[in-house]
Amino acid sequence: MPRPLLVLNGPNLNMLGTREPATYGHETLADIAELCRRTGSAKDFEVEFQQTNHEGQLIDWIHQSRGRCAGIVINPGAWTHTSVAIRDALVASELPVIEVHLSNVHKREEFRHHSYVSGIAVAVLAGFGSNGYRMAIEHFAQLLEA
Ligand code: DHK
Repeated sequence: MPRPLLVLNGPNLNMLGTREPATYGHETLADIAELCRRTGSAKDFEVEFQQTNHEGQLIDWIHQSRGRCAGIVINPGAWTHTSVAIRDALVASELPVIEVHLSNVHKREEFRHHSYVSGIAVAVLAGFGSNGYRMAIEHFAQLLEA
């Protein structure tokens, strides 16, 4: 039985492909979803890939994953830098969390350097583009084997 693994995406990530391609690349969110599903199924995960522009929706999905999913891969988008509520929901899920950013947030504006999520994450990947999602899923497979 494949283990459910939640892959969450925050605001504006539905615009990938056309949104600031020099920063976020040319791949669409559908391309990344496909990459995550393919990577997940090779590691016996059933990837649940979601994106929303509504913070409460993201929090509901996190709550619903508790006791059900093996872990959470999350690109919180701009909520990375603003949302105590998402951090609290992730802690309440009691699941391991890996934070992913397509861009290297540390090379960008100062306000992107702080993350409310990093302090509760197992690992943080930034600047690897969509490869970051692939690496996060593969790392979960290793973690759960250990
Ligand atoms: C995506 C966003 O939408 C930004 O708000 C973050 C992140 C960075 C990314 O690199 O994937 O600051």
